[in-house]
Amino acid sequence: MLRLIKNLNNIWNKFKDNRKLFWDELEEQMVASDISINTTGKILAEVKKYVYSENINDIEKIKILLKKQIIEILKTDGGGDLKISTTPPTVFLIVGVNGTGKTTSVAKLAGMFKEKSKKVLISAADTYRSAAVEQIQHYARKLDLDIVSHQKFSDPGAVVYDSLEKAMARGIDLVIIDTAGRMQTSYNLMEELKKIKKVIMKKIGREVDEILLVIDSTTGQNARNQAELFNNSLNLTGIILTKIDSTSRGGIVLTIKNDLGIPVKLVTDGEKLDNIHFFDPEGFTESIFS
Ligand SMILES: Nc1nc2c(ncn2[C@@H]2O[C@H](COP(=O)(O)OP(=O)(O)OP(=O)(O)O)[C@@H](O)[C@H]2O)c(=O)[nH]1
Ligand SMILES: [Mg+2]
Repeated sequence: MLRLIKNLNNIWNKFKDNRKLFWDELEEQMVASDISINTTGKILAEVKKYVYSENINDIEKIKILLKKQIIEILKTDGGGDLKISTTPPTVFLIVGVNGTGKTTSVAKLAGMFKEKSKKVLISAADTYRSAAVEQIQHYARKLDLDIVSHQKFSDPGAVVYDSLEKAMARGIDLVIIDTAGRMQTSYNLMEELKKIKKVIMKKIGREVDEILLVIDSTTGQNARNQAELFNNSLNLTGIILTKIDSTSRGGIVLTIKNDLGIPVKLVTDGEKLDNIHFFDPEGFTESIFS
């Protein structure tokens, strides 16, 4: 489970007679949970303002203030929504650096929408790595879903074009596109993804419905740089935060929302196909001190 602040009561009991040490220790804990210095500073500045102006000397009240600031950051989150177009097919483009969990997330999302009786097509636009096509084909078979794939090293833009043609011809509701996470350089990767985005927009005549960056929650603060890089090239609509079963450092959710304005929309917590959930800001905020 994602958490932010461990043992707040212990910190309070240890340092309540020296407020500066209390705030320093709290700051350290927050940064250790992957909240950026910038976001930590913003949260604590607001909390301290109330604590000093109202002369608060009660850790339970400080907790309420911390939660209030965190909800404030997350509340415009757009949390549960994935944009579904009124003109099918809806298109989700899934991007991210290698190994973050893109392909498994594509399969999980496809499964989620299949459950809702949507007609889903998977587009295997990661043509860069040899095992990539087989991996996504395996999932498509398992889920009994349509898939469009080409040969290794073929043009990903052409895979996407064919996928959309097929989707339109067959009355598909949702096309989910898997992409490569690594190319010779990150410049090449961004150019390739921008090309894919253009192909989609030209074909559907509107913005891509969701461009979701997959971030591995065990990455640490570097995740912010990844988000910034992809966002500058593609204008992300949201984040899928993966592998939250492997870490308790949930601060990246706040960092990315506060520093870059991008909401975490989904989280994944395991390797099984149903290990995907909409991010729940209230539940997350409630769990920060556990
Ligand atoms: N524990 C855990 N493992 C996960 C989760 N999501 C993905 N994984 C694992 O992470 C590894 C990489 O997942 P992929 O989906 O292949 O990642 P990718 O981003 O497509 O990787 P590339 O195609 O190489 O860029 C696999 O072993 C997955 O099973 C998760 O939520 N929890
Ligand atoms: Mg992959």
